[in-house]
Amino acid sequence: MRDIPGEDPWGPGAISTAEWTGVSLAEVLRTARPRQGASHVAFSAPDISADADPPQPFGGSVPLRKALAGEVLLAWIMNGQPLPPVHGGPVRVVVPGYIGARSIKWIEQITVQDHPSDNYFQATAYRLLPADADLRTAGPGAGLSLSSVAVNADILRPCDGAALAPGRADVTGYAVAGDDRGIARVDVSTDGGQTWHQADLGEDAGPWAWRHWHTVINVPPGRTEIIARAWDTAAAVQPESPAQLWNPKGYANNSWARVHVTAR
Ligand SMILES: Nc1nc2c(c(=O)[nH]1)N[C@H]1C(S)=C(S)[C@@H](COP(=O)(O)O)O[C@H]1N2
Ligand SMILES: [Mo]
Repeated sequence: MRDIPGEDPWGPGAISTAEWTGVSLAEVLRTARPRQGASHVAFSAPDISADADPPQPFGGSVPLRKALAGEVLLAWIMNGQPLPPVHGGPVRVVVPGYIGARSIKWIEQITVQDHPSDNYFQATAYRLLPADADLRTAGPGAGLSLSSVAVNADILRPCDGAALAPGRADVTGYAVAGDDRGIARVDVSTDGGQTWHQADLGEDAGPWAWRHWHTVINVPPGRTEIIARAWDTAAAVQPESPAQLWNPKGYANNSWARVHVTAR
């Protein structure tokens, strides 16, 4: 594994949870009354991206089924405050359970249509290519369009590389389930995954919010690797290593969370 030239080295950091207020897109669509044969809802925004080929405004789409599910919002309040411009104010789409790219900010137009958006960020970027695909020649429509995300978890404390005193140490993290599922269990291991014990799960705020977890481990003197993995309510579990899901763009890497600590 290595960083991809020209791309942000996200690591496990590209996630957040917020409380959103807006109108359900389903209500808006029911008022608009989609025609027979409609199958996708496309969104467009005014910001032109130079990363796109050719340069074009940001856009994307979700299946009509998802758009009618009720949880997809046109939102203008985030955590009880007017939505700030950086997060898409005055109005953005929020598509819970899907990759962030489908939650179009500064929404300008909504189109109900019989095909997915042909916007660069739907048709070409954010697609999961097979390991042997050539990024230079893979055209629009290659591979899988990323939509709902898989079960994932990370360790929030201790930090990777932390120096601890030997003995008991608190370990905390978050877990987020795939699709509309819940987190069923979080396992923690300090012996490379040979044995596991279950963390205590925090408040369940619903299917699309992360769930915090906590446990206490014993840290011996020297170096210890702390591993965590989550299971969702469909018994899906995170894969052991990124090698098992390698793809040219490094997407959807939900392999076990690992941090290394040293106790002396
Ligand atoms: N108009 C517009 N919407 C957008 C984007 C963008 O570049 N332009 N980026 C998308 C991506 S890739 C993500 S991950 C989220 C980020 O939302 P945030 O800035 O609120 O964290 O916005 C999405 N919506
Ligand atoms: Mo993103």
